[in-house]
Amino acid sequence: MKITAIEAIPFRIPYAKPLKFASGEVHVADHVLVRVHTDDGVVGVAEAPPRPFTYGETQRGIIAVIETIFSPQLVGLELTDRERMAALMGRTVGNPTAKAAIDMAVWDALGRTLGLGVSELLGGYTDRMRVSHMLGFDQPAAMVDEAERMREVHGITTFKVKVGRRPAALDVAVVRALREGLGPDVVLYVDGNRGWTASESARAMRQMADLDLAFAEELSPADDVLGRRWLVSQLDVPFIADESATTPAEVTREVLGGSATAISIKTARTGFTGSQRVLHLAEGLGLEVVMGNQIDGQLGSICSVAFGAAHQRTSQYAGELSNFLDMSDDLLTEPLRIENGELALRPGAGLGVEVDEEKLRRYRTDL
Ligand code: MUC
Ligand code: MG
Repeated sequence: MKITAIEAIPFRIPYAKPLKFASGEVHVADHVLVRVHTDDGVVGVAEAPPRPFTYGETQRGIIAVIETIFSPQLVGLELTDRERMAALMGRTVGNPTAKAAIDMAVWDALGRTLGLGVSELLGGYTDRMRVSHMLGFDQPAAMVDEAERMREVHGITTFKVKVGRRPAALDVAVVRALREGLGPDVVLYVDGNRGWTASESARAMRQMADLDLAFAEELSPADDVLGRRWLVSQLDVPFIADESATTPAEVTREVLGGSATAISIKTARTGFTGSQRVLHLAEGLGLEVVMGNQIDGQLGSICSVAFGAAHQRTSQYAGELSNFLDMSDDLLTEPLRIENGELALRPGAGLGVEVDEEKLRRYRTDL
């Protein structure tokens, strides 16, 4: 169970349908595949999706920090030394996605070594999650068409709508068209990725007051401290902190300060070990939790399901698990399938998925 090597492999897969939102656009999945090897011949895998416009990480930066800082610290440790690994990696500031991918690949290797699923090891609450689909910026009719297709083909009935454009009327029109087009039974919520000011957000939320929104997420910057508190205090839906509250300390600060009333957990940035810390804090504080999406590929999405399905609080609401559908291809031998609005765990040890070596050869960019 000793770690003998950690690989960080860049790969590049174009999106068939790019995702556009207030803080950026994603046209190509320039991700990093992380493989943790052990002296038993076991290999654990995970993927790191850099989001430079949110966390400052890049594909090359993730590889550099893994190869030069984390790998030398972790090689030689046992897979069960996860608290020690977290402490060692925690000495380096930032780099959440690089740390998270190593942590999840270690859990995958541990599960494979023990012959148990990661989700069982984490908590084993259920074996699937309902899926929420994230709709990026487009014209109202195109977004309604996409949501209808997701409902028809995959049974998805929860949609997170990207907002935060100027003028805000563009987004208000989209959300209204979705409610009118899809009817009262779908769940709709909005995510602004900090695109609006607090007062623009308050105004837009008033204009959408009759549209039965379930949540609002990061509509304005959390660093506009008083404005954000003022906004959150007047809303009658939970306000989800996403990129502003990624660690237990940030969650504590934002929630106790009145800048958020719910949180998004993304395994892509807190792995399994860090996500459990955030989750347990959320339980202690009585916060609602949504499993978020860092625009993950299939490997990242199965990690979100493994974590979300493992715990009661993370499986309560639909998780954001479907944006891999917008990619032109992926790395797994058996593609994930969303059926009846759900994504199920894969049977088998670890994460229950395998990387297709031929596809990896095709998409890796380092050879
Ligand atoms: C989200 O919830 O904000 C956009 C950027 C990112 O890192 O995640 C997405 C979705
Ligand atoms: Mg968000």
